[in-house]
Parts: sequence; structure tokens; C-alpha cells
Amino acid sequence: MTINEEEYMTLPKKFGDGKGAFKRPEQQFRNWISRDRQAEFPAEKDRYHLYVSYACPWAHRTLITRKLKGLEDIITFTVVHWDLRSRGWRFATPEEAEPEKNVTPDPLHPGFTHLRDVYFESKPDYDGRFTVPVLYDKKKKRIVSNESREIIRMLYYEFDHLLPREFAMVDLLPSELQDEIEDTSEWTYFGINDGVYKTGFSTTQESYDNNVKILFKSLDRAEQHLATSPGPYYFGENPTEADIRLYVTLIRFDIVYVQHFKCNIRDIRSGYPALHRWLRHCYWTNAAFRETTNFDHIKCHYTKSHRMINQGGITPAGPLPHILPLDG
Ligand SMILES: N[C@@H](CCC(=O)N[C@@H](CS)C(=O)NCC(=O)O)C(=O)O
Repeated sequence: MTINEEEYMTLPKKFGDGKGAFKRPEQQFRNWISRDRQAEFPAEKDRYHLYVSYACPWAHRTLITRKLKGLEDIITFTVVHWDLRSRGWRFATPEEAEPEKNVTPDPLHPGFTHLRDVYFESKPDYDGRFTVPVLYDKKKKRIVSNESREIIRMLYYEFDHLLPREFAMVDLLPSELQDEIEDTSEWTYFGINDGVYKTGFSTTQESYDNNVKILFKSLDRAEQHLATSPGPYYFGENPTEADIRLYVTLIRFDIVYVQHFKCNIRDIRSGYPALHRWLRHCYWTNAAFRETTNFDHIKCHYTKSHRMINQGGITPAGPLPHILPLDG
């Protein structure tokens, strides 16, 4: 399938199920980094690079994991411009790259203007979408993976031998919680992470009605869990994959999904006290969550890039503040 340039932004129709529902395509780069030195992609310092958008929840997972695992000196990253247009994600021009904008040109390929150029470098006949995150091997000049759920799992343990003990000890998928985390991840993905997209990209009333119902039932389920568990994280004292997966959607919920994706039966700050407490705890007490969250990129990307939903590209001012204080 070759992506037609003009149709590129009609994503909900192109990847719909024919009944007005959005269907997320499978990713094409699925290699793994390994601690084994003989592996095709062995874990090494300063060999791998992440291409991310601060706007994208899937890419956000990788940035949180990188920081929780103390991989900042080991894996570098580049943030694309939030402005997603018909040629896909683009890199900032040198003139745009002011520090407060938090975007840069591609440091690895000075001539590349778009993320698609990185995809074509790896696979000249690539025919999928040019999505973030991308995990890139600087040595082989090839994409390792463009699937966030697999990228984060590579970061959990494969680099541990290169890390100081305090970070090697950080276990985001402890074996005693693995089944519960897998189970939670499954319905969280279906109902919440992808649920906001399926709701917002619905092109029929029926699809919207179905998906918004599943989304809020899933939020109720997460609320119930947090209201009856000791916290402060989803499964106790320490953050795990369950927190990473839920956080990236809920931090975008009140500021974007409520109005932009019509996920407005309730919002988190006034309708879900336990989720709200948990969300503020992640943001305010843990730099890995807070410092990887960029509200400007999030708001501008969704509202100005999805012109099929918001024709004029108007970005709403509120809600303010973007997140309430810890004890607010
Ligand atoms: N399953 C992928 C999904 C990634 C994805 O859909 N990323 C979106 C941004 S939120 C993207 O890059 N879209 C650009 C496009 O489709 O042109 C993952 O989790 O890594």
C-alpha cells in the first residue's frame, strides 16, 4: 500500500473499519536490543537514539521509561516539531530551534527535513505511516523499532549492566506483579489509551457512542482500583509499567481529549478523585513524569494538526492551570 500524500491526513477514514471506527495499523520495525554482546542490536552506550514528539502519548512512554531507568547518558533523543502536516512529522529548522521551543533539527542527519527521511533511509520502499517513537541505531544507521510497547520493555532490563546500581534496581515490571500489569495494560490500552483516539476519530454517531461508553467504563474501573488500593502509584510504593501507560493518556485528558476528542462525560479533575490524586502524585513528585510532559506541544499538536476535527486550528486557552497543585 502506498500512502497517497493528499490523503495522508484523513487517517480516521483510511485506517477505519468501514463502520466509522478508527483502527490503528501494526508497526513494521520490530527488532530488539539485547544485553547479549553478539546480538544484532547489542545494548551499548551512546549507540541508540529516540525520535519522539512531546505531543504523542506513545512516544511519551519511552521518554518516561528512559528517565526512570537513568538512561539519559546512554540513549540520546530528538523531539520533532509538534506541527504534523501532510508529509508527516517534521524536524525544526535551525531558525525555529530556540531553547524554549524544545525542538531541534535532526542532529544525526543534517539534510533531513522530515521523520519520513529516517524511515526511507532504513527501508527505501517503506509503505506505512511515519510514526513516533522511533528507536534508531546510530552505528548501523537503521531503525530498530517503531513500537513503543516493545521499546519500553527493551529499556527495562537490557541496559542494566551499563547502569549504576540505583537505576539497574528500578524494576518497572516486577515478576510478582507481571500478570496483574499485563491484564491492566490490556484493558487500559483498549479502553483508555486507544479509547480516546477511537472516540475522537469516530466518523459515525454509533462508533462514537460505543467508544465513549467503553472509555468511561474503563476510567471507572481504574478509579475503582485506585480508590481501593494503598497507592501512591498504581501498584503500590513504586512506579511500574501500569503507571507509565495510564499517565500518558490521563495527563492529556482534561487539556485535550475532553474538548478535542469529545471525551466529555466527565473530566479527571472534577469527576475522578482517585485518578486525579494519582495523576498529580506522578506529575509533582516524580521528575520522570513531570519533565517529560510538555503541555504546549500537546495542546498545539492535537488542535492544530487534526484539521479534520478542528478546521480553524484554534487552540483553546483552558483549562487552567493545566494540572492542579498536589494538594489543590
Ligand atoms: N503503536 C505505535 C503507535 C505510534 C503512533 O501512532 N504515533 C502517532 C502519534 S501519537 C504518530 O506518529 N502519528 C503520525 C502519523 O500517523 O502520521 C506505538 O505505540 O509506538
